[in-house]
Amino acid sequence: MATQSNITLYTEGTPNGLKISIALEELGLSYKVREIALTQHEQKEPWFLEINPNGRIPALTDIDEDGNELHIFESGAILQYLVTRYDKDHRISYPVGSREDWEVTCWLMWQVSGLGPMQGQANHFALAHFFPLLGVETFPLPIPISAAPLTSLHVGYMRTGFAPENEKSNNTYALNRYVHETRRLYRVLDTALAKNASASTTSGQFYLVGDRCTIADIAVWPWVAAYKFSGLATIDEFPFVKSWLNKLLEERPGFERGRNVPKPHVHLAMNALSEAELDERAKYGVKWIQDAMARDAAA
Ligand SMILES: N[C@@H](CCC(=O)N[C@@H](CS)C(=O)NCC(=O)O)C(=O)O
Repeated sequence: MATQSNITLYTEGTPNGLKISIALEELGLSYKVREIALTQHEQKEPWFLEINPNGRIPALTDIDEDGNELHIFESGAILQYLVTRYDKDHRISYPVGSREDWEVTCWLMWQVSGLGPMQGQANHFALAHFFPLLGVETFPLPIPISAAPLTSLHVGYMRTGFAPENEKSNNTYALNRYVHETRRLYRVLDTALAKNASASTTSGQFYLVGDRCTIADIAVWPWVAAYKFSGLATIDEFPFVKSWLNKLLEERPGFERGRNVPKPHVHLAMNALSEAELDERAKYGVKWIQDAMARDAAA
């Protein structure tokens, strides 16, 4: 049975949002979910900015011991808040100050400052998110891979991403920068997981730190699950990442439940779509992104 809490999670089905619902499920906490309509820019409304001044999901509210409402934002801070307050028996954490605890912090920071932003930018230039609520805008045919110094092993083929028509020629450099950096980060992850695989548990599962799944694994998992959004056509060249990704889902009901909050998870299934199908879906995000960029520039 779930442990009662006063938590409300403000979220959407994006990698940063899924980190928190997976952690809440792994901790067995009850919580309310408030879905934020990103495509309607609800995250920029004054009431939400009171909770997260940065105007992005995820954010979380809770009540402290003195009855005051807490506002926690930034996915890394939320994960640390959850384990500090609710993981006294270290189900997804290690004792504060231990060697393993610092290792978890290192990987958490690696994810929030490296993997997330780099993969996010690779996504921006390589492929749009799946936003089924917006109307379809005109969208050009993808440029063939031969137009860019990227290989088909790493990248499906050149995509035009969210850029406006007259700025698309800038995309080759940006794609090179962010997709290759994303791929480098996956290699770092694969090497770390390979080391831990040699000390794996009897089930054969291995984690980023030590003998248990922690907020480090939880922070990284939803981003890896969305690898194709970031221009990586496959993760076959990273066998430990691939095995870790699949086994966490197979073995931990918290991942299965958490990835489906606030709506069914789409990213893993989308990894199996053809390039043409992905391009078709990419159309939906273009207007949303360009509107948001224009508004931020004018502010
Ligand atoms: N550093 C932030 C990033 C949050 C973030 O970028 N959230 C995205 C969804 S994954 C968002 O809210 N985008 C809406 C927008 O940019 O307006 C975190 O880790 O929480």
